[in-house]
Amino acid sequence: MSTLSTDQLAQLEQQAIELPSWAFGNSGTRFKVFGTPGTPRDPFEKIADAAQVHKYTALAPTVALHIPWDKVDDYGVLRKHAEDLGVGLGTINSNTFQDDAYKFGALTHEDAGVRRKAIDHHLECIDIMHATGSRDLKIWLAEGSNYPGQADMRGRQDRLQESLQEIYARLGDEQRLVLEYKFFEPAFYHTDVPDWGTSYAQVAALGDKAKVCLDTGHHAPGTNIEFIVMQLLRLGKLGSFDFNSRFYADDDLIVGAADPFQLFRIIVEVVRGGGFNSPEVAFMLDQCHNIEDKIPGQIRSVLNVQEMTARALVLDHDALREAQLSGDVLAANAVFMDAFYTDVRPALAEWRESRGLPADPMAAYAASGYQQQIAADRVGGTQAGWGA
Ligand code: LRH
Ligand code: MN
Ligand code: MN
Repeated sequence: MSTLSTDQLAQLEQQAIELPSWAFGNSGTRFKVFGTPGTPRDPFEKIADAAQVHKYTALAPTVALHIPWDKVDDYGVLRKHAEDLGVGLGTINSNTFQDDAYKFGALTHEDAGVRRKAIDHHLECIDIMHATGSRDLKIWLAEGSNYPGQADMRGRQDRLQESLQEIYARLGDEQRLVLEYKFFEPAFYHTDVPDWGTSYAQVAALGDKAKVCLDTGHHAPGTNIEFIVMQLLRLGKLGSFDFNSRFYADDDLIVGAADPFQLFRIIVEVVRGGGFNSPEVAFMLDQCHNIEDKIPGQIRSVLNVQEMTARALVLDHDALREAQLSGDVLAANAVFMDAFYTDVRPALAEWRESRGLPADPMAAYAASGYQQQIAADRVGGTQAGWGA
């Protein structure tokens, strides 16, 4: 008998994980960016690479864009290109962290002229969303200060809300705004949207179309992220995930690589809170492959999410509830751990084959020759955006 029931497989079949276009570009640290042969030279090639991930896994039907990293003359043409390759364009990410004007802030800046420029950038992103057919505008702000006394933190919160209101007012009926938080970096003393509470307070004041984006790498070490997931789902404000993993700070490593158990615990809460396969909660990756090949790095990532989701789905909720109600601490924990330790990989491989997909997508991609082909064809690939 398979480890996974027909119902669990039917739920897994619906799973969709959005890929970040920037995962296909070269990235690195402030010390060195290592180039990879075959790196895409433009957004069209990034999307072609993302389509490979979907081709071998059927898990990644959309690609998120970052503006201006993925700026093109005609977004309709880019959309058609994606659709011809079997994928769609997803979330549009704004970028107010690479312009000299934003040294002391963008949406929070003291100067109305700088705020205007930053707001206009977001309005342009919404125009792009109409052309790409995207639903979500994702805003991550690099704003904050480095030294106590440097900035008026209170005034910055007020200006942030005003700026966001103007952006929010421009959203179409079907569009949403998701506000991502991050506890530090690039600012080292205070950050204007450092935690879920601040993001929640800001989006709650905007309205129903504004939600929180939770990037798993954006918390202090030891934070109970699954608790935050539970709370945001409870409040109806979890809009999306940026999945990645980390050992120290915002490492942007392959999701499920550093702490698979944490990924399991997060997905258990997503399932518990009704956020799995819900249109309300977008599963996205936000990763960089600094030293490994990017396409197989993304294939590995979506497979890790799928595998942990399968383990979360096999959790015996009735047995867990019974143990919880009877105060049996060890039995409850045993039920939880049993699900985590269930090896779903053979069942997933078999199921993939039954759907005409390769049992081992990593091996199938490696054997396809695509990596060698792009290495030969593409000369002078670009960086993900940092330093570009
Ligand atoms: C910030 C962040 C945010 C950006 C991305 C490139 O650390 O997580 O989501 O858009 O990295
Ligand atoms: Mn992110
Ligand atoms: Mn990040």
